[in-house]
This record gives sequence, structure tokens and C-alpha cells, in this order.
Amino acid sequence: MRRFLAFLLLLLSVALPSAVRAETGYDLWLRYQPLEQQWKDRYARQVTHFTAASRPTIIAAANELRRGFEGMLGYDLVWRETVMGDGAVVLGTGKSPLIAPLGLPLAQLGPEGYLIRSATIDGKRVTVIAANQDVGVLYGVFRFLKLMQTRQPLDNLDISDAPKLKVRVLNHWDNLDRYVERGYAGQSIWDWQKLPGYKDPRYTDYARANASIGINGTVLTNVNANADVLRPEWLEKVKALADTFRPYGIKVYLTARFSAPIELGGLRTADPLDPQVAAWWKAKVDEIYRVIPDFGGFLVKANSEGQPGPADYKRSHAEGANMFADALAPHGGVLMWRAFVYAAENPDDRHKQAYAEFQPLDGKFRDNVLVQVKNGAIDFQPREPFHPLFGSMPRTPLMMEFQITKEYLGFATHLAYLGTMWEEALQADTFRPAKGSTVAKLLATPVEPGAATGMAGVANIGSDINWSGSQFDQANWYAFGRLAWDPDARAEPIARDWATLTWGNDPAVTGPIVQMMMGSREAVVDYMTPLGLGHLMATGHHYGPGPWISDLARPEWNPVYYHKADARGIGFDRTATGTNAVGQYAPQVAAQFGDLKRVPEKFLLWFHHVPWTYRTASGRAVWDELIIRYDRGVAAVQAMQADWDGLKGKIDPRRWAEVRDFLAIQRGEAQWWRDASIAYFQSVSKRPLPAGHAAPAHDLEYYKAIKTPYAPGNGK
Ligand code: GCW
Repeated sequence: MRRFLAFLLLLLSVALPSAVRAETGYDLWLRYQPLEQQWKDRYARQVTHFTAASRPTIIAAANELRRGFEGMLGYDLVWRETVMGDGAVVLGTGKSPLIAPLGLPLAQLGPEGYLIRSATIDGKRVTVIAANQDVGVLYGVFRFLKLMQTRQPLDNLDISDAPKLKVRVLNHWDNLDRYVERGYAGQSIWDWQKLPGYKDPRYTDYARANASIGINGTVLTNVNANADVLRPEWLEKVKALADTFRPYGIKVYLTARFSAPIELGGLRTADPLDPQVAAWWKAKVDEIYRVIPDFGGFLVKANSEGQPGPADYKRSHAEGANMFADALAPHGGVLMWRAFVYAAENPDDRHKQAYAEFQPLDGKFRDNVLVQVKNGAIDFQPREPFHPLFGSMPRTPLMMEFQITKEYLGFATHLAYLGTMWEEALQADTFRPAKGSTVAKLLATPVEPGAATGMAGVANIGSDINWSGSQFDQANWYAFGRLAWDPDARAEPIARDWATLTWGNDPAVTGPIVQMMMGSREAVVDYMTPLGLGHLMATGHHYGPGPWISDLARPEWNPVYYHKADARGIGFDRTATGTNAVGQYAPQVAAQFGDLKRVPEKFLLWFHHVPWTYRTASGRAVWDELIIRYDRGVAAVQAMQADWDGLKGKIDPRRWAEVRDFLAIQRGEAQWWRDASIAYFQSVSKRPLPAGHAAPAHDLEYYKAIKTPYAPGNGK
């Protein structure tokens, strides 16, 4: 009997179809699962071998092709350097002797674009993946593999693409002890202690994943910076990572702690106008470039949330940034300077402070400076209007900063696809200088020919086996890369691509998944911060609701500062008669946001303080509407749970079960948000709940008493 059982088990494990084999999520969207037989047969005639040069990036591209073919078709492509035959995939730049005679229109593709073309060489039908530089070939190979992953025909190809932004970087808020600020996916993947001696193979997979979506840089360290990373022994570790990433077209950048000349250099000041300080930085930068010749540059957070900066010496942000920029310029490095500043001493609306400080500096930054601006003026809330700096500094390269990690959108467990949020920010019309000047357009238009452009995403990557803390958070990494490549791209097709690559090609699977993703961020908005509310999260770790919090040292740290609810009404008056934050936008935008009749309802309480009885678009009082939104949010999570249940058996069991359990956590936390928020706001408004909407399960004191001091990711 026992033997029979063993036999049965063996049989089972052999017979298990690949679609239900346990997957962990480690392979991300590069799973290269076996194709259906008809596609194998079809592609097998079209791709037989490949020819390529033997430079590192081309080798990386060829290795990826091999990996893809082995996974999808079950065999390796043979590398034949010279023999040309039908079905060859030819990789190379326009200078390659096989490609040059084709006279391909490569010129307009720039250094990173690519072209994929069906062509005839020596009478043989081949596919050419060509570019001006090797990295373009690598990008083309990933695109080619995606065609196969999504079952597209490979005959008569004529595809070309090029990134619209130059600097496409991840920002890791990773500390040197591997703690990740706002990280919900485990520890930092940089195992500093073992570097440079041991290079975890995971670094290569990280580089592959990034290259596959066009990311070309990574800031390894937290913006709340530690100067130690600039010490020689640490630079050796950084070099090891840079060497691993280089073939994938990824440059490394570091955060520079403004006070490093004092902490490391023993100087008495870090004043950017002090010649000794400038000389110290110049020497440090020269040293870095001796170790890492293609070092990308620095990212600096200065005079914000306790970080040192030029204001400590009564110097401007431009004076601070330019000192670094001058040291980096001879090496071709860039300096990314964050506009995320607000000051304890400044009583003005926090919404206005970055604009007030930076806008007057337009034109005062060196050419190799990018000012890095968060999508909204407060801080990565589930919904914010676009930052008024976009369009307001026409002579300064501005880059976008999005937060991929979900500090304010439910950490790793809540399913929230951020593509829709980012599309909303990118497609916002700044009206500067004129109608149609969307944020996307401004980002992609250099302020003068050749000037830098860019986008940064605060990474959600950690040591968890699935990289991002959840299967669905991988989609946010993916979407960030795609939008950094093309800020005019749309969230839905990106979600569709990701779903197909990540969950398989069955429309019965991808259909519901895309639908879940597309509604998911709005659900979070509804159950956390509906109708333009924001920053109501509990203090410090930002886990869970805390709309009642009012006792923190700085006014703008308190949720009550943001919602301003009282017996009469709710919302932050930022109109001309309030703080006039609307005055920082173009007049057309200000006229819309500032007018109660015209403001989009999604921003109602962001810009206006209204009585509880204020009639919203639905005809209901804002109080009733608020309750309805909270419940709508919870219901949307329940609907996602039902959708997911319907996919049981169609998805490999381990990933399916993980998502099911995370959705259950999200459901519980959505309810918590809804109940705690209603209990609090009701204690202020003293109004009854609209008919059919249940009272919170507990009283307000119960929710106030919930403490979660060990919630992950808190700043230290
Ligand atoms: O979102 C807030 C976070 C801080 C972060 C800061 C910033 C790195 O709560 O943890 O610090 O913004 O963007 O600098």
C-alpha cells in the first residue's frame, strides 16, 4: 500500500500541468513559461539561431534570448556568429557588418532606442534587432521576447521605439544596515556586509528586470542619507554593484549627505560657498569616478525633515545644488535635487512651501541639475492634485518623483495598482505655458536642446522572494518603468501587458485581473481618503487610520491639520480666501480648483472647506456622500475578493493563495479605515448615518486605542 501511494505521488508530480506548478513570483514578468504547442510550432520556424557580437551588453541580450527560448520553446537558440540562415535573429548596432548594408533608419532612435525588423540578408529571412548602442539592442530583445510572451506574430515586424526621458531611475530608501525606510518587502537587497566579495546572483536578476522595462539607473541609498557610503571601503561595494549592472545599461547613483565634509572630511563647515567644502566634494567626486568611471551622480535631500542643507548656512537650494553639479559636470554626472521641502518654522500651508522656495530659483541651477518634484505638493497621498511646480520653472529641468512603495496606500497587502494614479498626474494639464501642457509633455520636453529629463520611482523592492512584498505590487514597479520610458503611456494597456506576462495568456484570467487593477486605487481612495481628503494616516509608520491625531509638535504632522473637520463642516480652504495655494497654479487651473462649482469632486475637500450639508454632485450632503464613499471602497475590495475566487484553479496555487489571503487582510483593513474614520468624523459632525449604512462596529475610543508600534518601514 505504501509503495502504491508513493507511486501515486510520483505520478501526480509528473502529471501536474505546468500552469499549476508552484510559482513564488520571483520570476516577475520574465517567467518565460512554455507556450502552447501551436505557438511553439509557429515560432520554431521563425527563430532558429542568432548572431551577435561579443560585447557585454550584447552577451546579456543574447543570454536573455536564450533564456526566453529555452523557457517558451524548450530549446536553446544556437549562437552562430557568421553563418546566416533562415530564421536567424540578428543582434547588433548599425555598425555591424551584417546590419549596416540594410541602411536602417536608426538615426532618430537616439542612444537607447531600437528597431525590430523582418529583413532579408543574403537571401535569408531574418529578424534584425538593431540600435545605435548596445543597450538599445538589449531593450529590443526584451521587446521581442514580450511579443512571444503575448503571442504576437513574428513575421513582417517593423517596430521601433525610444525612451522619451533620459534619466529613468529607481530611488532605494535603503539604509546601510539593510533597513528599508517605507519598505514592505523585507530587507534591502543590497547585502552590503558581503559586498564586494560576494555578488548575490539576485543583483543580475534585478538588473534584468529593470532593463526589461527601460530603467537605466538606480540610487542605491536612502535620501535620509548616511555619509559612510562615500568612504573608500564602501565605494568598493558600490563598484561591485555597478559592475554587475553595467551590461544592463544601469548606472548607479548615491545619495550625498550634505554634511559629509564635516562628518568624513573633518571640516568645520559644509557651507557650499566655502572653497574648502567645494574642494572636498570635488576630490570626493573625482575619487568616486576613479572607482566607478560611469557613476551616474548624486541625489540630495536637503533642509527637509531634519536633513542638513544649504539653508543651514543661509544659502539657497540653487547654491547647494550647484556646488555638487560643478564637481560632477567634468565627469558627465547629474545632480538630482529634491524639491520636497517644508519647514518647521514656516506657518504657511505646507502645500505652498516647495513652490515658494523653488520657483524663484528658476534659471539659477547648473545645466546638469534636475530638480526632483513629487507628483503632489504634500506627500504621495492616495490622491493629490499635481504639484504646482510643474510648468512653473520653464528654465529648470524638473523630474517627476513617484512613490512605488505604498507608504500611504496600504503597504504590501492592499491591492492598489498605481498606474492609474500616475496617469492621472501625468495627464494633468498645467496650462503652463498654455492649454495642453500636460505634466507628461513638460517632463518629456527638454528645457533647451540636449537638457536632461527624467523620472524617479521610490522602489518597492526588498529581499522577499516575490521582490515587492506582494504579487500585485510587482505591477507598480513594472508600470513605473513603462511610464518613465513613455510618460504618455496609459495605465490600462500597461496593466494588460503586466497581467499577461505575470499571470498567463488566458483572457479568462487577465480580463478579471485587469479589471481588478484598474479599479483598485480608487477603492483605496474611497476607504481611506475620499472626496479630496488626505494625510489621515496614523503617525510615524502611517499604518492605519488616525484622523483624530492633533497632538504632534508640528501642525502639519497632524491629520486634523489636513481635514479641518469641525461641528460645521470639513475640508482645507486653499482658495483665494483661504491659504490661496490655488494661486500657485496657472490662472485657468486656479479658476477651476478655487471655484466650488467647478472643482472636480475628487479634489473637493483638498481645496475647500464646506458645511456638512453642502450638496455634492449626487445631490447628497457631503456628510452622506462621505459615508457612501467609505462603504463603496469596502464593497470594491469585496468585489475583488469575489473576482479572485473565480480564478481559483486557473492560477498556480501558491500565488493564488497568497493573493487571496492578502485580499482578506485588505478587506479587514478597509473596514477598519471605514469604521474608524466614520466613528471619528461622526464625533465631530454629530450627524446620523444615512439610511442603510451600518454604524461602526466599535466606538471611537476603541479605534484610538489601536497601537501598532512595530508596523514596518517607519523612518528612523
Ligand atoms: O513620504 C515621506 C516619508 C519619509 C520620507 C520623506 C521623503 C525618506 O514619510 O519617510 O523620507 O517623505 O520623501 O523624504
